[in-house]
Amino acid sequence: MTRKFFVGGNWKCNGTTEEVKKIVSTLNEGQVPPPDVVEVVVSPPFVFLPLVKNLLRPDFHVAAQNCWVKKGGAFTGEVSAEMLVNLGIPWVILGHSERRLILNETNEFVGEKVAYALSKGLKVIACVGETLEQRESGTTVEVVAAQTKAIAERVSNWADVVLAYEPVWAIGTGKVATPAQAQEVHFELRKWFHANVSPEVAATIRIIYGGSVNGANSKELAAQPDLDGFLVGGASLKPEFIDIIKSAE
Ligand code: G2H
Repeated sequence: MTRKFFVGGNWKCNGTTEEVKKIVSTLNEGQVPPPDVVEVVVSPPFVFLPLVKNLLRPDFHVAAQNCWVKKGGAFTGEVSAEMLVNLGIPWVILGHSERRLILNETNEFVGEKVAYALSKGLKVIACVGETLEQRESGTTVEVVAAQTKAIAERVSNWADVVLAYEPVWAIGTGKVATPAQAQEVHFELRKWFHANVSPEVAATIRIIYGGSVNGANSKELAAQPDLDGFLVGGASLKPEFIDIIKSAE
């Protein structure tokens, strides 16, 4: 069973128009494996989505970093799934730990967002991951299973979902999970899908890793059998993102 390698670049709340143009031109010049080997998606802040979509090479795609939980309307400051579809944005990142922890998004709320975005035709990068405290108390698998369950209870079209395992203690800290630590959780998540969703979804869903991935550690992480790609933050703003994409080969 082959799962196509997936590399997402999460630009978070970074960039000016000039910086964004510079990142896109670096990406456009990068020599990377062909689209049948690796799927590449970059996620700029909302305000830069049309610009990036227009300038970006056609073999790379764009993702929003969030969207509202249901149909738009009187929800000041929110951006709806319908708006993303209207702009031709194919992907959205949902449930990132920065939103779960700083903006208090619960497992259920994230599950509802994923279901609504899928129902409108978006593809979703859904994030799960434990805090340092949860890891140290031995509840990592329980935590990521509960986060995944809240999505699974509301979703059936898993073909349009990529699951990103991002341990919170590894995000932006420079403390990357070891390949063995990442593999262990990816394996447990796949086992969870086998038992709770279906053997087919367990075999086909792409489970990607995020948390301080860079050009130097990506190759070894990519070699893990249950790791199907990356969601990259800080390093996706730099030329080394091209090296990370190359780890697909
Ligand atoms: C995790 C990751 C991207 P970074 O948040 O989603 O960021 O690579 O900076 O740890």
